[in-house]
Amino acid sequence: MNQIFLEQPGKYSRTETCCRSCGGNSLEPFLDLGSTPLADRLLTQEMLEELELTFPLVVAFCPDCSLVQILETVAPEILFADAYPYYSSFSPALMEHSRANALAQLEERKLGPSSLVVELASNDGYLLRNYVENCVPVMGIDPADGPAAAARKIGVPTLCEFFTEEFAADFAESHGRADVVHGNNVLAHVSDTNGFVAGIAKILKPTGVAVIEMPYLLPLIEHIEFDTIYHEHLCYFSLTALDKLFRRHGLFLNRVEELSIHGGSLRIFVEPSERVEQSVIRMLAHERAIGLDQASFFAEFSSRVDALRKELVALIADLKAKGHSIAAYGAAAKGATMLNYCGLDRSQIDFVVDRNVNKQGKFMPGAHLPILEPEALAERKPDYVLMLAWNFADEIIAQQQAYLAQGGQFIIPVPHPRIVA
Ligand code: JHZ
Ligand code: ZN
Repeated sequence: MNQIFLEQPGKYSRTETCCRSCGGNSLEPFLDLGSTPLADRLLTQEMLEELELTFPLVVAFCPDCSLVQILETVAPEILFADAYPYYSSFSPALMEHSRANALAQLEERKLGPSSLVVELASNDGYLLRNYVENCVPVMGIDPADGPAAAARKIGVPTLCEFFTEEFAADFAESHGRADVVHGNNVLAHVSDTNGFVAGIAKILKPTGVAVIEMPYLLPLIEHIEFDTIYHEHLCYFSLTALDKLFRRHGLFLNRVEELSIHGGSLRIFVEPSERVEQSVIRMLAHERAIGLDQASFFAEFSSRVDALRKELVALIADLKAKGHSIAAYGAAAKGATMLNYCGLDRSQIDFVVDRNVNKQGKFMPGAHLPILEPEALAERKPDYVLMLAWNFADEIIAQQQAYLAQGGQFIIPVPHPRIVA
């Protein structure tokens, strides 16, 4: 693949000049994270010798519809190939979060054996399994075949496909329309943003609801969560931008909830008829009041990101100068952005641990840290551990009491690097 890429550099990515949502051509770049490797493309031992593909990572604001987005679109066949390592079920907190979500819809919508629940990007069946347990028919749709096979194994029927507008039309014909459509952390990943939303409109019953979660732009900016920016995430949504996007396809954002997951997320409830609740009216007004719908809101972000980088690099250099050893926790996609943007590699950080067995034995893109199992912390006793999966810090620190009891310490990088002992 690398050879083809070198010969035809345009083959695997393209740089957008128009907004992914409204098509406007006045995109205003406000952050440049350089050219970075793909965050979830973990390397095998042999791949360490090969040239690694890197793609520009530039973030822009659309003054026409307020959507924040990256300019580069990497071909999904590369981003979500069969080796895609992300399995939702490795986090008990996420499992619990998803279970509560499913049970709430079951209750509110009075779902039963004649209902249909569809999930877009159903991964390993972590969410739909809760409906299956309650005898509600489901269908998962996910293009990554590893996770899709894992879902089928636990009894969650799954179609291994990309969800597009055409697919949606066929699906509605063959399977009928859905009472509930879930889509968690997927809307930001699709390059045909409008086609995806049009597809949701096609598979939803007139009385149905789409319950969609995505990281929220406001905490990303406020807490300098710049590491959640990588090529898989094409869009970074405010409610204002979402409202415009869905209305374009005859769908209405009727309710919104703020969630703490993934550093701060939104759960939106989208329906084919308009009955907008106070939660949406209030949040839209708040975004307007603070200027989240204006380019000026993002003007300072680049220098805040740069300041964080300098602080973290200085802290790590200082610890190294004092002779301390440092490891990292979480072979997360966001970890790849953090390491690569900060220029951290094996010369400062010895290894990274992760509970996902599909990641263990591989190496982080760019930084080339080897990925080991979490037990390596208690065994190898690094003096400090950089928490790359900071969004699960509480859960992980609770599991790592043995390491802490030995005198180990964690470095939490965002919103400002700090040490937790
Ligand atoms: P995690 C993922 O991003 C992938 P990532 C994706 N691109 C997306 O959109 C966002 O989520 C929302 C490990 N871990 O999930 C598991 C432990 O080892 O925050 C993960 O590899 N022990 C689809 O990859 C990593 O940490 C634990 O106890 O940035 C966390 O990565 C726990 C809780 C996690 O996101
Ligand atoms: Zn736009």
